[in-house]
Amino acid sequence: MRVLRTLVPALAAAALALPLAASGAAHADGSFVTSGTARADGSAGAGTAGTEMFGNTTFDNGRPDPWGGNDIDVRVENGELVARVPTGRADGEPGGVPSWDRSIRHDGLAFTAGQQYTLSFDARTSRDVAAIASVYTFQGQYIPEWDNAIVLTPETRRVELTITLHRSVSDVSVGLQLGTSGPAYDIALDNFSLTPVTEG
Ligand SMILES: [Ca+2]
Repeated sequence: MRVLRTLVPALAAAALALPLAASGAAHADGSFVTSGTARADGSAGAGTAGTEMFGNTTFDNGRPDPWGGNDIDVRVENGELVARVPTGRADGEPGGVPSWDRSIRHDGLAFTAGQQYTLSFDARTSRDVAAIASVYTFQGQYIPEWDNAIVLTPETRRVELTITLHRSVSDVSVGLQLGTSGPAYDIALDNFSLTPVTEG
């Protein structure tokens, strides 16, 4: 009986506390409401897109910034971020071309260790291109925090990648490393998105 007496109040307290705690959490940070009920398609997926981290996603204002190029001249045409990627090394020397010699990037981003992020964009190139998407810094040398090989083609493709870093970083860049020793090519990018994945 002693066990029963202590167990019953404990269960009753837990039953009462659970909805109160859940309700309190939902109101405290708002995340329960946004991730649980606000999805436009009405689904209740495990992951829900969070706040957009890129400052310019569609280029519909006709401007490339805050996107920029590293030894590539970027511009906006017809609502897309476009560039001509030259062949060869940026320093004009012969030899192998590191992919990070030519980049299109967005600076000034911060990532939290262990947090998943979804990076996505539409891309096409005037020929098949092996490139690298990465989170990185460039201060005299290229230092990737995360990278992923991608293949770009003349047919527009939606690229979607999941980023998870092992350490928190701030003031880093997200970019496409596009250097080539093959023929020069054109690239067109649109509908960039970088969002933290929140648990639904
Ligand atoms: Ca656009």
